[in-house]
Amino acid sequence: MESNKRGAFIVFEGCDRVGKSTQSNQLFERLKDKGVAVKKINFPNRSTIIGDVINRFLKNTEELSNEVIHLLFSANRWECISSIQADLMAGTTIICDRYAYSGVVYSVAKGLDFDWCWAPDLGLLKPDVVFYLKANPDQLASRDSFGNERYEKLELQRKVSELFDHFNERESSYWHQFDAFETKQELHSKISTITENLLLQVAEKPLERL
Ligand code: DGP
Ligand code: NA
Ligand code: NA
Repeated sequence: MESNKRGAFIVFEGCDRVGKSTQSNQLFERLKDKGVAVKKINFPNRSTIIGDVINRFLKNTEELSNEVIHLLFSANRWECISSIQADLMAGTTIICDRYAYSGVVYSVAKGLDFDWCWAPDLGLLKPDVVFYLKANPDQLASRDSFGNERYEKLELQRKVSELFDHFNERESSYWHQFDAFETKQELHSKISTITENLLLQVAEKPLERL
């Protein structure tokens, strides 16, 4: 039987290597174990044609201007949005690793204008909650495998971190900031509590757009 309750749209954001994948996977497993209908996705979605171009750019085998790659990252979200909406309306909760906020912060960190960067993402579905894992990039640099991809450079990560802080203030009603250096278990427990409360309320919350 189909549920008439929509799913929750949950986003994880933060700098490279803060533990977004670990926390989003743990939340996914927990909800699945509790019998919640849930899917895990991430952006960039490297499995589409646009995603393949993005992947080549990130692996440094493709050069594209800042503007072009920005619009491709946004298009990569737009090409997935109808399937996300269909899942949510069918009652499936979506856990999404990175979203439009990453889109803006990485491009602005490279020097593009904030409002120009935000514009193509206007109209995308708005998350019900954003879990922002915050860490000082200088401390993150010592974590495993920092530095393999294009953006994993300390100076850029510092700017990225400041821009995420800006979003955290601007979008404070649905953003929750966590210290990425808390233990995995502490983080998981706090994130789970907020999520479980959200799942109780989401039926009365209409889906909004950015
Ligand atoms: P990940 O697969 O989460 O490790 O992300 C790959 C890299 O791409 C990471 O350095 C962050 C960056 N990134 C993710 N989304 C966007 C976006 O929308 N725009 C830009 N410019 N960079 C992004
Ligand atoms: Na990364
Ligand atoms: Na908040």
